[in-house]
Amino acid sequence: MALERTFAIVKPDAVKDGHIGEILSAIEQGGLKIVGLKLTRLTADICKGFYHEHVGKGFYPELEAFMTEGPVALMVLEGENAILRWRDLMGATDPAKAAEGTLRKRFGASIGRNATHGSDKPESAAFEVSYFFNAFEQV
Ligand code: IDP
Repeated sequence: MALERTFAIVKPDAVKDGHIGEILSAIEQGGLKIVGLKLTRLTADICKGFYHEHVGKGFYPELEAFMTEGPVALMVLEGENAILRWRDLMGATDPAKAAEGTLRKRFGASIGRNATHGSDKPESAAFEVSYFFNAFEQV
């Protein structure tokens, strides 16, 4: 399979708890390459654009409040089958259902506050990478 790129976020809970380093380490040890990286804060408008598929759902206000509460680390990851491999490293959306050793199991507290984000399919990855990173910000 050809190299694939995916988009990742260390969410505000994991940044606040001091887990950026461990998460970057898990990415590299998992064989994925970090080809884009920045720290920022999401505004409500940026969050709405990013999570446009979820705007209007019951949990969206909680999701927006969470994602805008503090700094986030944004990344572009590269590797063979990177989208699925990053989802596997993260584990299930709900940390209670995530496999032992996965990042959401290790660092997530609830289905809402679940430490990391990863694109779920190629179309989302293409949209999400380009939403936050221009060509000069990816090596
Ligand atoms: P994913 O992040 O595993 O792809 P999605 O279903 O796309 O999961 O949901 C996006 C994000 O919205 C989740 O990671 C989580 O932070 C939040 N979320 C999803 N479902 C709920 C819920 O039922 N309550 C609160 N937050 C939720």
